[in-house]
Amino acid sequence: MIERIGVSLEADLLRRFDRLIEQKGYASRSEAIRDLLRDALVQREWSESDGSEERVAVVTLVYDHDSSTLARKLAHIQHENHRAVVSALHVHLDAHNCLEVLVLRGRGREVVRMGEGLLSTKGVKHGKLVPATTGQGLR
Ligand code: NI
Repeated sequence: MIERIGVSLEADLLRRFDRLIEQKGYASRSEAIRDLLRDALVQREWSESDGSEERVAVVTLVYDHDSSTLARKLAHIQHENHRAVVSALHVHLDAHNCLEVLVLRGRGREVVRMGEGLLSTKGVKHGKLVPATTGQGLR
C-alpha cells in the first residue's frame, strides 16, 4: 500500500534537492526520497546490529599487483573467509594496478572484520567497505 505524505522544505533546500535529482537522473522526487530513506534504514540496520545477524557488503580494493606479498596476503584473507565471499571480480586496471570487487555475506561482525582486514592490509591504495542489505524489510 502506498501512502502519501506532505513535506515542508525551505525553497533553497528544495531547489538544491531538485538539482541533485536531475543530476542523478531520478524520474521523480518521490523516488529520490524513497532511495534516501532506504539508505538511512540500511545504515541504521548496520549500526544497530549486534553483529550476529546476516549482512551483505561490497568491498572494493585497488592495489599494486607488482607486490606479490600483498597479492598473496589479500588472497589468503579471502581463502580464510571463503564462505563469506559470495563473488569476487578482478580487473587488471593497467600494467601495475588491480581492482577487486568482493561481495561478502555472513554475520555482520565477520563481514566487517574481514572487510577491514582487507582494507588495512599494507599496500592497498584505495578501498571501501559499503554496507548493503539482504533487502528483507525494504520495499
Ligand atoms: Ni590484476
